[in-house]
Amino acid sequence: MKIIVTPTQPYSDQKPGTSGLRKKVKIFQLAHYLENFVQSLFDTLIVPSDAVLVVGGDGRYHNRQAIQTIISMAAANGFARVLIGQGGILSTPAASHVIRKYKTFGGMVLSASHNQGGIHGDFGIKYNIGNGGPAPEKITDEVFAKSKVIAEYKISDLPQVDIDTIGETQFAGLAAGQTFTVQVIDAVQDYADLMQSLFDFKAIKQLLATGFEMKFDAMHAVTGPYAKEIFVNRLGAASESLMNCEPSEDFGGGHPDPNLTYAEDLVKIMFAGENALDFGAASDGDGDRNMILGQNFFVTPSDSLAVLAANATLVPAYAGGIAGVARSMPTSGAVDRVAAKLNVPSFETPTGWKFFGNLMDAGKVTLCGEESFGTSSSHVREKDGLWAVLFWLNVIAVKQMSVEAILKAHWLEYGRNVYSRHDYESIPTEAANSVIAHIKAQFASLPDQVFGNYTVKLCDDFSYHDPIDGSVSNNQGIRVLFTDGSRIVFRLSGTGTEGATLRIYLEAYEPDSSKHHLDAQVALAEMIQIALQISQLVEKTGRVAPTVIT
Ligand code: VG1
Ligand code: CO
Repeated sequence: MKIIVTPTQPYSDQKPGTSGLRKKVKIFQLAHYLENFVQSLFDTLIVPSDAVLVVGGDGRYHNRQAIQTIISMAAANGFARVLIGQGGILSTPAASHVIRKYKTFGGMVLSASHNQGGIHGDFGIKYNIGNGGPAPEKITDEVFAKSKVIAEYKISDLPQVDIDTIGETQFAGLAAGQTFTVQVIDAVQDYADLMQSLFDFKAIKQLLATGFEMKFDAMHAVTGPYAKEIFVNRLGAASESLMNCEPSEDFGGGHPDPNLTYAEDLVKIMFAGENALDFGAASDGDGDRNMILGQNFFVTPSDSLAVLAANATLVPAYAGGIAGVARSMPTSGAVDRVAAKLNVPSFETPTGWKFFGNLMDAGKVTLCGEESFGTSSSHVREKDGLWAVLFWLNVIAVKQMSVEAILKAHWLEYGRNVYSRHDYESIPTEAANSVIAHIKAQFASLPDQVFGNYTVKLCDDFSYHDPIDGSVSNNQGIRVLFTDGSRIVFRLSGTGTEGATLRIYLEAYEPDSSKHHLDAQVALAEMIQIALQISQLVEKTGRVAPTVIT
């Protein structure tokens, strides 16, 4: 094998966001764009001579070409072996598991997650370190710095590699006597085995065999093959229990984001009155998100995390109890109440899964979650969509209660953290920045101000001090906290690729069970008005309604 050192010009926009580098496909197709980023990454890492790299993606458009480039560059940059999911497929949690199981050096996940795919859609690349989790900011900051001054990259003269046939292909390595190996592995099996080791498959199988009707929607994305193996082959579910389980490069033209807006086909089935099924769930492009629905009932992700924490001991893997919990700052405090009752610690981190890794590695937390439909545990170092679905099924199988009944009982015990997120997508960046600046300008004057029933206690821009490695992450979202514990959080998205997306997170605690049945939008109506008043969002953006409400 020969190394080809190729001269290149830097791009100025390769700053990884909340979860890797995400851009329009046509940006990734610019000359040397992917190569520049990959080389900047390899130059940041110290790659030992026996290093193994895991590579896989969610199967979206450009996945296959990108994988060939990465294989060729990994060979030229001294990796000894690359592990590829068959067909270039690995869901994000499966990639995390493969990195951990085979103790590899790290891995690359090619995905833009819940963003649209296809030739006009988005592509993305994310690096995960040896613990299986997303690279911390220390690494991504350095990659960005290197990408701004890169002058050349190293690629090899390897031919196109067959990534569809399970097995190994060996090539002559960089030095005499060395080899470079491309190993194609079954994308599903290791992950399915892991799930089977965590949950009571016997109990879930019995639940599904006794008239309990479910529907899982893979949204034409990566979880399709995983769902077939787990639900149909291993748990005996009817094949009608699955929908949109054939992955496609553009996710069937849809938006692979499991929420009430984009998973509308599933939502129709689950809100069909008397005809609604018992349980519905969906996952996103790369399989790390989950939405849980009961019969005519939506489970807010923040509540889902709290319910899983409260019922963890019903699941074999967590029967001994949980060490602690962590949630991202905008996620509701529902799980904190469970942690307090269980007498385990709860941590509040910035948005993005990379902040949970240190806590899990240190054994401080077992369960983690985000309001953005992400839940998982220390079984991997990513959020895990199918894991959450199986956890719910396991809990239902043991409790023999409906999803709604489980939630109502939970609220009765803990009170309800009424919660909603309003997203304003693709607004001009300047308008979004002016909204944020306008709120920040009121930091001094807001405290003690009274808005109807609410009085502002304090407001700040959230900073996180990592208790494990001492690192500090500033500017992680604006919090307006009220004296009764309610909050409004304003944040700009770090995953969008068009203009800016402004997220408003609203939370109010309701201890009174006679009000628990209220729709969140109704219960939060006053908070929503306060958020608009403080932010002057309508005036500054011209938007009169959110794009997505969850
Ligand atoms: C969003 C979510 C965040 C999540 C991230 C990646 O980020 O809010 O909670 O971790 O997406 O999820 P942002 O910066 O757009 O708010 V995934 O499933 O897209 O990898
Ligand atoms: Co995702």
